[in-house]
Amino acid sequence: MASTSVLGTCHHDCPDTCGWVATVEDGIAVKLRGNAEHTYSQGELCPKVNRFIDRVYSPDRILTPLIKSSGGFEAASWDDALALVAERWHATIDTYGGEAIALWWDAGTQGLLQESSLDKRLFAKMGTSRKTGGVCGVAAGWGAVVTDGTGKGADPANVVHSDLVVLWATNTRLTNRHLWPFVEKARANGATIVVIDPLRTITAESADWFIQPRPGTDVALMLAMMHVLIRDDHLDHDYIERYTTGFDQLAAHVAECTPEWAGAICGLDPAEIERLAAAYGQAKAAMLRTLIGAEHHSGGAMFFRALGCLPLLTGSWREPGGGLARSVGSWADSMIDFGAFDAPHLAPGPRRGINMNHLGRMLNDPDLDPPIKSVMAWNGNPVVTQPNANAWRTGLARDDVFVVVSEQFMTDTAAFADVIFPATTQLEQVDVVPSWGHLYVGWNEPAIAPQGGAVPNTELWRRLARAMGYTEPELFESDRDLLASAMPDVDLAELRRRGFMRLPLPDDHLPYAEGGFGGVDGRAEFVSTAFAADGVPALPTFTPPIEGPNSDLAERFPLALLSPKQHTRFLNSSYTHLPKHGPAEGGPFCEIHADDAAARGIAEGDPVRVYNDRGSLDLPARLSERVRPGVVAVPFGWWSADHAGQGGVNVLTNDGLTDWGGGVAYSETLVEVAAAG
Ligand SMILES: Nc1nc2c(c(=O)[nH]1)N[C@H]1C(S)=C(S)[C@@H](COP(=O)(O)OP(=O)(O)OC[C@H]3O[C@@H](n4cnc5c(=O)[nH]c(N)nc54)[C@H](O)[C@@H]3O)O[C@H]1N2
Ligand SMILES: Nc1nc2c(c(=O)[nH]1)N[C@H]1C(S)=C(S)[C@@H](COP(=O)(O)OP(=O)(O)OC[C@H]3O[C@@H](n4cnc5c(=O)[nH]c(N)nc54)[C@H](O)[C@@H]3O)O[C@H]1N2
Ligand code: SF4
Ligand SMILES: [Mo]
Repeated sequence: MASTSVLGTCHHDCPDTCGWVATVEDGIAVKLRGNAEHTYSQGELCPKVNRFIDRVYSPDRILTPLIKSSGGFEAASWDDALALVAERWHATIDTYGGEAIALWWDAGTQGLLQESSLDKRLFAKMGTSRKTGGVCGVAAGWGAVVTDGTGKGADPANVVHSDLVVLWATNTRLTNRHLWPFVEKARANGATIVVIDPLRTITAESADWFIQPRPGTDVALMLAMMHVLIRDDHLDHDYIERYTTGFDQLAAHVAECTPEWAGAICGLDPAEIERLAAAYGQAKAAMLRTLIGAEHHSGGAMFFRALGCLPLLTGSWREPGGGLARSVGSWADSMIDFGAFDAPHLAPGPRRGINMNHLGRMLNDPDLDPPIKSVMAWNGNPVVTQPNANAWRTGLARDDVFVVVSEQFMTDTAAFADVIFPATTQLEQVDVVPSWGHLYVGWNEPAIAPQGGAVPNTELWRRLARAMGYTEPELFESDRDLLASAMPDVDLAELRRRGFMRLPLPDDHLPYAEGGFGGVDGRAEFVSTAFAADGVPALPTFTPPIEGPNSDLAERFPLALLSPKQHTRFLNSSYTHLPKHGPAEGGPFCEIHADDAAARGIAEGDPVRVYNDRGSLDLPARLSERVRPGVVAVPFGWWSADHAGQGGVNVLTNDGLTDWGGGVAYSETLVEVAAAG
C-alpha cells in the first residue's frame, strides 16, 4: 500500500493556524495529526480538527452543483449551473447595473488564495457592489491604529516573559488554545494571570484573578487604571516624552475618572480597580492580551484605542513580555503583498460598498437604489453567524433575489440558494495560510484529489469568468502563479518542503521598544486627530452602550445577552451538524443568574423564551453563577434545526455598527427571558 505524508496547515478562522501532517494511503486520507515540527502549535490540533477527516468524507458533503427546484435541490452539471448563473447575472447587470449584485464572504478559510484572491478581479470586472466592514477584527484593528498609528502589536508568544498577564475579553483556553501553554509557562515563572470578562469562562476558571465587569463598560475601567497610574506615578516618563503625544491632555481628561467612578459603571468594587491598576503599574512586563470579543459592542473600536494607552503610560513596550498582544495578522505584510490580487482597472467604474453586517437589512429595504437582485456568498454561513439573522432569512427568501452559494455542506445559508457550487476542503486545495495568532506562515499542500465535482474557490472564479464570457488573462491566473505574485521574495519551494516559515522578523521581536509608532513624527497618540475628524472623541472616552441598561429598550428588555463561542468542538457554525461534534456538545441553553431566574419564576431546566423585537428562541434555562445578575448567555454556533427551526442565537443580536471601522455590536443586545410552557 502506498502511504505518504503531506504537510498542510489548518485554514480555519482561528488564531492558532496549526501545522498538520496528513497520512494518505492509496489516495485516501487516513490520518490527520499536528505537525510536531511546528514551532508554535507543536504537534497538537484541537477537538474540532482532530476529526477533520470525518468532515472531508462526510456523506453530507455537497459534491455536485445543485439548482433549486420546486421540490428542493437537484443535482446539475457544472456547465448547466454556470450557464444559469451567467445568464441571470448578465440580465441583472443589463437591467440594474452590476451593483445590484452583492457579495458576502468571510474567513471560512483564511488561506491567501481561497479566502479572497481571484474573486477580487472577477467581481471588479462585473462591477458588483463591494463588501465592506467586517464581523471579526476590523473594528479592533482600526481602534488600535488610532492609538499606535499601526495595527501591529506584540508577539503573543512573548507572554512567557511576562510577570502579569491580563487576558482581557478573550477566552484563551477555548479560542486560542495553543497560546495557553505559553501562559502557563509565564505562571510557572511567577506571573499572575488575570481574566477580565463578564462571563466566567473556562479561562476565567483557570485564572489567578477573575474580574467580572458589566458588558461594554471596560473603557471606564481602563480610564480609571490610567487615573491611578498617573496619580501614583507608575509612569515611564522618558517613554511618554520620547514616543507619545498628548499626555498632558490625557492626564487632565482622566483626573476625574476615579476607581469609584468606574466602579459604579462597571459594577466592580473600587478597591479591586485600585488593586488592578497598582498591579499593572508595578509589573515589570505586563502583557495585555485580547482578540475579538471586545469589538462586538457599539464602543468596539474605542476599547482597543483605550487599551493601547496603558502600555504607553508604563513603557512596558520596552520589555520582552510587555505591551499589547492582539491579532498579529498585519505583520504578514512583511512577507505577503496583499494588494497583488486587486485589479481595479477591470472595474467599469466606482462600486458601491455594502457593509456585510447590513446586507440582511438592505435586502429588506424597498427604497434601495439600485436594489439587490443577487447575492453571492462563500466562506461563511451568514444566516447563522450574522446578527439580526431574521432580516437575512426574509431577505434571502425574496423571490426576486438570485442567491448563489459556494459550500461544502447544506448550511442554513446554502438552503436559501438558487444555485450551490460544491467547494473543496483544505485537504483538497493548495494554499498559503497567514496567521493572526503567531508569526509563522503555513503551506497547505493538497493531500487528496477533490472529492466529486468540488472545486477550490479560485477554480470557481475562473469557471464563472469563462461562463460570463470574459477573456482578460488576469481572471484566469493559476493558483501557483497567484501565490508567486503575492510572495515574490519567498522561496515557495522551501516553504512547501518545510510546511511553515517564520515571517522575516527577529526572534526577540519588540516592535515599539524604541518608539517607531505610526502616528505623527513616529509617535503614538493619546489625542487622536483621526477619531475627532470622524466624530469619535479624540481622547479615550467611555460611552455607555447604546443598547444598554440606560436605554429606553431596557424597560421592556432588561437583560444583556452575551452569545460568545463556548464550544470546543465547533468553529463558529462549522461542525455543528456532524455526528461526533453537535451531539457531544449537548445543545443550546440559556444561562441566567439565580436572582433573575427567581424573579421570573424560572427553575433549573425549565423551558424559557428568550426574546426581543428582533426574534425569539425557546431554550432550557441553566441557572448559572457564570453570569452576574442582569446578564444572560446563550452559546453561538448552533443551527436553526438545533433551535426547533427558530434560527440560531443571532436572530436576537444587534446589527448596530461599531463606533469606527464598520464592525458590529453582537454583544450589545438586550432581551427578556420568560418562563415558557
Ligand atoms: N473552539 C473555538 N475556537 C475559536 C472559535 C470557535 O468558534 N470555537 N472562533 C474563532 C474566531 S472566528 C475568533 S474571532 C476567535 C475569538 O476569540 P476571543 O476574542 O477570545 O473569543 P470571543 O468568544 O469572541 O470573546 C471572548 C470573550 O469576550 C467576552 N466579552 C464580551 N463582551 C465583553 C465586554 O464587554 N468586556 C469584556 N471584558 N469581555 C467581553 C465574552 O464573554 C467572551 O468570553 O476565536 C476563534 N477560536
Ligand atoms: N452571536 C455571535 N455571532 C458571531 C460571533 C459570536 O461570537 N457570537 N462571532 C463572529 C465571528 S468573530 C466570526 S469570524 C463569524 C464567523 O462566521 P462564518 O464566517 O460564517 O463562519 P462559519 O460558521 O465557520 O462558516 C464557515 C463556512 O465556510 C465554509 N468553508 C470552509 N472552507 C471553505 C472553502 O474553502 N470554500 C468555501 N466555498 N467554503 C468554505 C464552511 O463549510 C462553513 O460553512 O461569526 C460571527 N458571529
Ligand atoms: S481550528 Fe485552530 S486550534 Fe484547531 S487545528 Fe485549526 S488552527 Fe489549530
Ligand atoms: Mo472571528
